[in-house]
Amino acid sequence: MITVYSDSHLQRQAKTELYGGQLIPPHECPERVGFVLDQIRTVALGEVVAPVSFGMEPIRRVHDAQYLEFLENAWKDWSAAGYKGEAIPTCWPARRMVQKRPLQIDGKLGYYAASSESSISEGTWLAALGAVDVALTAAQYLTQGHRGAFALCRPPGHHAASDLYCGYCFLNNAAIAAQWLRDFGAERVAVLDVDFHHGNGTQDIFYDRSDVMFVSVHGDPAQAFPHFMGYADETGQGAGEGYTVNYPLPHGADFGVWSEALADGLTKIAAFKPDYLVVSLGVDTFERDPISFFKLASKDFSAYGEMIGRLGIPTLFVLEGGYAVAEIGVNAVNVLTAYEAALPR
Ligand code: SP5
Ligand code: ZN
Repeated sequence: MITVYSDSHLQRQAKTELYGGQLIPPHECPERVGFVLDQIRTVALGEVVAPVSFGMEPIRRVHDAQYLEFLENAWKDWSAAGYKGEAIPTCWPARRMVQKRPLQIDGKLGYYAASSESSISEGTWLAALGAVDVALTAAQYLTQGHRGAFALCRPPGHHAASDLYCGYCFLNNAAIAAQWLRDFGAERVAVLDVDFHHGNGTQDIFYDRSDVMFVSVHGDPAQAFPHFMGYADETGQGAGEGYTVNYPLPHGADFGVWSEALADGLTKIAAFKPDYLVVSLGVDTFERDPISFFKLASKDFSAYGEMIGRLGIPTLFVLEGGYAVAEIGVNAVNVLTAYEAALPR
């Protein structure tokens, strides 16, 4: 399988994550991708190629113009305010408050943030743009006849909505790629989100649409981040009714429980008959992930890669979460190798 990778991600090098009341070094760190590259080489997964630039247009198809302007300028505006640390919101438009876009940077941060752990640092915008090009370049390989492609990108994307950043995510790489595939001519695209956390951004972007199906297996929001989306009764709205499918799972879910949900989701995806499948590949379902509570072992990643491969749908894998840093490579690449081996001839 071909992998698309760029070291542009190195520009996302925040010093802080607000976690448990402390500012700690971020879980979502540059070292994550190094382990994946190493494993790709160890198992000789295939070529690793650089992305090409797709410009802003595919991003504007998914994200709000004023949100993009905010993100592009957030670090500059924050620094100009004289602050010494990284940009973290401290005030939100909560229930019964006015949902009007403020002019000042602290207000804008609260307006556009759905969570506060994702400090905005110098270079965050450029790294996020680079990640989109990685995802789009990999998507383009599918349109050229490849049956699988891997976007080795960071920062991740699935928590980012049209006009919200959240959970280490700024631009929704998987959603932008899915929309680009639609615009390229695909009639139906499915997004399967296997990250431990619910893909609230992706769900929100496609919630009222029947052309992009969204299926997610994740920690129950009653117990887990992002806390305010991902319940089973969220099934889409309007024309999108029935095209969002959520499988919230409890604390300690092992591969038996998890794969049963996945199998059900894959049945729904197969019935949808998508031209392409986009997998939001978070490997924070791993048993030793430091911020999650599922119990998948490394071999289970191979088992579910095989389940996905048996569908025989051209599939774009987009890296999302995974914070047991040294094991990210083995777990992600296990999915990819098993996927390829299981593809029907
Ligand atoms: C892309 C992705 O995986 N984003 C995840 C963002 C999670 N951010 C909040 C983490 C809070 C975790 N609380 C864990 C409690 C463990 N005892
Ligand atoms: Zn996650």
